[in-house]
Amino acid sequence: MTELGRLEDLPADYVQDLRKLNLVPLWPSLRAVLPPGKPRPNTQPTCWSYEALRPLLMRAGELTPMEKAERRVLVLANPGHGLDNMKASAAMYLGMQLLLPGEWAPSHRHTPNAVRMIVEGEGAYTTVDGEKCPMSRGDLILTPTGLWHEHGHDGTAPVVWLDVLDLPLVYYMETSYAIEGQRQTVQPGRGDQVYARGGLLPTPVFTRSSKAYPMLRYPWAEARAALQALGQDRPDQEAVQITYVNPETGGDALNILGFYALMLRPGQTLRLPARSPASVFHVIEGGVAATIESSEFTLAEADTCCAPGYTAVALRNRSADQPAFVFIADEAPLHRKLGVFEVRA
Ligand code: 1HN
Repeated sequence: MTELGRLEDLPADYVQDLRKLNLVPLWPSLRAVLPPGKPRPNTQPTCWSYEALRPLLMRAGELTPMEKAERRVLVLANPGHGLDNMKASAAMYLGMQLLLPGEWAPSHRHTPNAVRMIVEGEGAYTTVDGEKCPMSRGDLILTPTGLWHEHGHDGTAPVVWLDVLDLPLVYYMETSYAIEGQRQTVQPGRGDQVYARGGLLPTPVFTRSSKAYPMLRYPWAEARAALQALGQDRPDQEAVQITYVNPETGGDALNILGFYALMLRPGQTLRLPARSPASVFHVIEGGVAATIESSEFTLAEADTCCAPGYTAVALRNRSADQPAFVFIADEAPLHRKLGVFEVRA
């Protein structure tokens, strides 16, 4: 590839004249914005140990009352993007949120889409668009763009969940904002129950469901049972994985990020091909060894790691006799919509 002219090769007064007119030459930066063959991601393979972060999150509970936090979160920041930029990858934000018994995180709505993966504790709930969604370990709860949401806690022990948002992308587009609201009135109706059985859709005869996001809560008990059934039914199939979908359309649960659950059979090593989207792996049950480029992470329950795009990932179940369950988030829906999605063999 031909080496292109550098900025230093140009007369300084010429560059100054350009800049005064808000002009810059392309060629000194062309190779940086279009690197040969493959992007150069800032996203670094990074792992966050739950055991290590939990005491610091509990400390935040002592240091900062809810009124001073609104959302009490420690952001899982990727050092490759700069710790202050709230990015796990180019399009994904991750945070661990703590809600203590009796606390309430006030209602708001915003343009970024969010999901919660419940990590620890019982008795908390989030109300999304008037639907009260109980939170239990492993449940996935959607907070799609524009829907009101607030969190409450009637239990007796701390509740922690992993937030996954497309905030970096929505912020980059200069479209990120929030509106504060009043406590929601809980409406009857639970999508998690109405859509609990695969292949059977509620069929209103006189009205149509007008909800763009008909199912907000995906209970872990159902996802786990689906993975076990799939594993038993397809013993020859290597990847035992399910996708969280919109049950009315069959499409991705949200528009920008994709969400999946994976079961690793006892002792299994699963080699995932290099794909353009970055991915996040969170262990719901069991122990997993993750190899991402030259990084080897030993993940225990509730640990989280991320992998840049265009990178092969190997996941190994560390147990020889128990399955391991992993929650995955990625940028695939975004890449597909933009036409940049790739799998590299
Ligand atoms: C947010 O609204 C929540 O509602 C959590 O729990 C984390 C991070 C950035 C922006 C908005 C929540 C968030 C957030």
